[in-house]
Amino acid sequence: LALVSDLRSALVSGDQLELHYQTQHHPKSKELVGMEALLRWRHPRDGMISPGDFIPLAERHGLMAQLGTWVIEKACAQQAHWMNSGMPKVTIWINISALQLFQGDLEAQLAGCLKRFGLKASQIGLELTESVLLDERAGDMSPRLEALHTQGHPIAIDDFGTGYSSLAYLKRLTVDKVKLDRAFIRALPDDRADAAIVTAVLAMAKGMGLEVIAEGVETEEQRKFLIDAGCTMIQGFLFARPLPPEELEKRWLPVD
Ligand code: G
Ligand code: G
Ligand code: MN
Ligand code: NA
Repeated sequence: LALVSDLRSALVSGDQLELHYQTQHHPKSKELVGMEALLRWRHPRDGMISPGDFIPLAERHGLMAQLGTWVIEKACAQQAHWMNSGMPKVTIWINISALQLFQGDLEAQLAGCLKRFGLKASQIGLELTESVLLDERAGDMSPRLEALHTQGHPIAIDDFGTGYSSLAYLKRLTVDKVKLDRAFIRALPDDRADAAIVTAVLAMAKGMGLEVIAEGVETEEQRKFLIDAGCTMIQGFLFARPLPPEELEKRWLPVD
């Protein structure tokens, strides 16, 4: 496949890959509370290719470890840069795939990266999907998660509510935050079932001492619903699309 060999060379040169960042906000004060790093591939001929398309390709062809390493390095470098600039100091969250969790030595890799860039583990959060944590190839991921958490990384369950969604594992796993999937946000506030699910997840999370971030917030009505429901973090096009670092600096670096 031509695209696989293109991805291999993109990983070698590094200059077609980019990390964009989507900001996360307090729904009422709009204060910046975090950022999610999202991988982009600017293919020289085909233009922007979505990670939803090339990450599965990387996984199938044994390139995921290398791609994951690139993301960790890039996000740490960016965080170190922003910590030394006037940017608001918030955690950068990176997406971790199943293969990274069970193949490589993720703990050591992250620790090495933090050390090199002079970062604390609390400054790099890890997002894992439900399917990653319950991947049958991987077996029980909870000890790995525990180790990453003990190291100081905040841990979030991504796409919460869409996958295997067993509430039992939430109790068993060391998790700080759930990211309520945008499928539940889209039809708010009119859809009664979604409204009930969102309200229930927020109540459950509160009872368990977990934070909740709502994803895919696109409208004022959704924001208002979430404020009333007691949600304290939102992410979505209403505030910002994923943006390249320069664009974020334009918005968030004080002018003088
Ligand atoms: O940004 P976009 O909606 O195109 O992302 C599509 C999917 O790719 C999302 O599920 C997102 O979590 C995933 N993704 C984006 N960046 C990364 C990354 O750096 N690593 C992994 N493993 N997944 C990513
Ligand atoms: O699976 P994950 O949650 O990591 O996917 C994040 C992706 O969701 C990003 O690639 C981003 O482009 C997309 N996204 C972020 N905010 C919104 C939104 O408000 N609406 C929609 N439709 N997609 C969004
Ligand atoms: Mn994510
Ligand atoms: Na998600």
